[in-house]
Amino acid sequence: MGRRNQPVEELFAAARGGDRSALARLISLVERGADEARAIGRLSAPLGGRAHTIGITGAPGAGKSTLTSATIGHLRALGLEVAVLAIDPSSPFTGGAILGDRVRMQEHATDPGVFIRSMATRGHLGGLSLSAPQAIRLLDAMGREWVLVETVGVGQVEVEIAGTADTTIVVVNPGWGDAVQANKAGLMEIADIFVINKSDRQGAEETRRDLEQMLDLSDLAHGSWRPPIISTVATSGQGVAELWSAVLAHRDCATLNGGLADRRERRLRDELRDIVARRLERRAREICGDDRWQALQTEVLEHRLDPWAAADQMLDDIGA
Ligand SMILES: Nc1nc2c(ncn2[C@@H]2O[C@H](COP(=O)(O)OP(=O)(O)OP(=O)(O)O)[C@@H](O)[C@H]2O)c(=O)[nH]1
Ligand SMILES: [Mg+2]
Repeated sequence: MGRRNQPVEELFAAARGGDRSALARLISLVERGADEARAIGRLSAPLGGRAHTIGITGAPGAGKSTLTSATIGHLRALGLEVAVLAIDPSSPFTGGAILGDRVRMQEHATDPGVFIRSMATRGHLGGLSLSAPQAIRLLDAMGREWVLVETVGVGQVEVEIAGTADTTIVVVNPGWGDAVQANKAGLMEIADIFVINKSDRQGAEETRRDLEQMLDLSDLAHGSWRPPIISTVATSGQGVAELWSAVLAHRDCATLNGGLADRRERRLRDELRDIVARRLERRAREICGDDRWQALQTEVLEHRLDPWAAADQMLDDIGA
């Protein structure tokens, strides 16, 4: 039987047993927001809670994928397994076919301890904000302890997603104003760790100064944590070990001071609210068009009823 017709339960069991193509198929279903996504969510829920998610975000071309690849190499050398989700909201490709990422992370593609998947979200009803957490929950349920999530740090939704990771790494490059741009894009607030990648280029020191200054001014010490600034050259792996130490230090600090638990709670609360809001929205579209609606609309048009009272009646009808 082909993967396409395989029941979700079977795919899930196979993926739990280490079958990567089954896992890839499950993520495709989540990505498309198919009915099966519900079943996947149900199967994943009781198994999760162990993964630490690491968001890697920054401007296009900052070196996020190269840095991710170097980090994978570092983790594998430590004997750790890792899953990577590269989220590209604008890509027309699905199924892990984002070319640049394929090329940049290719050296890890056949390593059974590494699962890499690009995720495009075109056509998904719930959009990126719903499918990304579902995919992460699925990877968590597979027992992956470390989940790296690469997102391009432009656009509100992307920044939001990056900001909900357990540890968020914001990547900037040397050069005049790059830190300022990151600040403008809203990346300053979500950073747990700053990386100045491409530190082999000129201007790394100025960028570090800019960042330090912004941190001083903006009171961004998250609890007892002040985001450290790590210089890296992702292409050579320089600074990656230091970056990983910073990730572990952040995890430990956020675990101790309760920041991690708070963040996870907030993340779930937002997701839940999002799901409910979308459902209500859909329901609203359904009822605003039926016969009852037409009748009420006429009453409002003829000045026999005000719009608020009409809305009350509509909502009463559905018990909302
Ligand atoms: N000189 C130098 N080049 C780098 C470094 N890291 C990445 N690059 C190069 O920068 C380019 C972009 O790298 P990517 O890793 O694809 O960047 P990205 O942020 O993932 O890009 P998008 O996903 O397209 O937003 C590639 O040509 C890399 O080889 C570095 O530390 N130094
Ligand atoms: Mg990339």
